[in-house]
Amino acid sequence: NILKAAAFRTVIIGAPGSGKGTVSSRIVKTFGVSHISTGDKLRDHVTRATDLGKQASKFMNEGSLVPDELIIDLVAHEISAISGANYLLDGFPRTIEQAKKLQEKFPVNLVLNLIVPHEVIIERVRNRWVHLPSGRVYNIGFNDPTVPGKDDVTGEPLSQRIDDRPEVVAKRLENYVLKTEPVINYYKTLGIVGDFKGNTTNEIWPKIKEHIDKFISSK
Ligand code: G5P
Ligand code: MG
Repeated sequence: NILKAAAFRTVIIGAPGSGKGTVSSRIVKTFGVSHISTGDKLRDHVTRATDLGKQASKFMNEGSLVPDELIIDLVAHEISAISGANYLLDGFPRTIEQAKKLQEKFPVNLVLNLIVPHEVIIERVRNRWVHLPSGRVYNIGFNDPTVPGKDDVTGEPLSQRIDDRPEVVAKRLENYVLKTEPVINYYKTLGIVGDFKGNTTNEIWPKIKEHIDKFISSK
């Protein structure tokens, strides 16, 4: 693949529901990089009731961040487990502490910052349905499942995320502004951030694709 020579160590950052997962799956499909979503990994741990899952679930359900030390270990483990230098981190880092730790061990060279108005986000997560075992995500009126309420690949039932309840979404957005937006400023001081603004993923995606194409050819 085209990325063979160029190290693509990228973070996709944006508010809850801004489309990180949706854009990530397009990046994976187009550029063939490994995608690590801390939210998906954590939900998998919760489903399997591992020690980490048991510790994380109460934070997730109330819209708080999981403590840094749990997350940093998880990500270090996941990055070490993939072969190759190309990966896309989705949902990590979310605090300055996490960003600095990551930069020490696995320095990032590209940050994609999704900027979507909060009122658009609130409407979206109301319509979100997920297939928990795979992390596949649908949205009524945007990417509907072929059969209502069923996953396209397995035919299994879809569910809504506990943390998509309106009061929890409000808390997640608040935490984003407080704890995660400073991470963007940290990366801006390193000069590696691309800002992508829009109300829809279809509007944002071509700009991201172009940005990544340029990044790769500059390598
Ligand atoms: P997550 O799982 O990382 P969030 O809150 O960052 O959760 P989320 O909700 O997964 O982010 P997203 O990935 O940014 O959102 O967005 P998405 O899923 O692609 O899109 C949202 C919805 O909109 C979908 O239904 C999609 O189909 C639809 N959609 C996309 N584009 C469009 C469009 O153009 N139009 C329309 N109509 N719809 C669209 O983290 C969860 C929890 O895990 C813990 C925390 O507790 C966190 O709250 N956690 C961490 N804690 C500490 N540190 C970390 N690093 C942590 N990572 C996770
Ligand atoms: Mg996501």
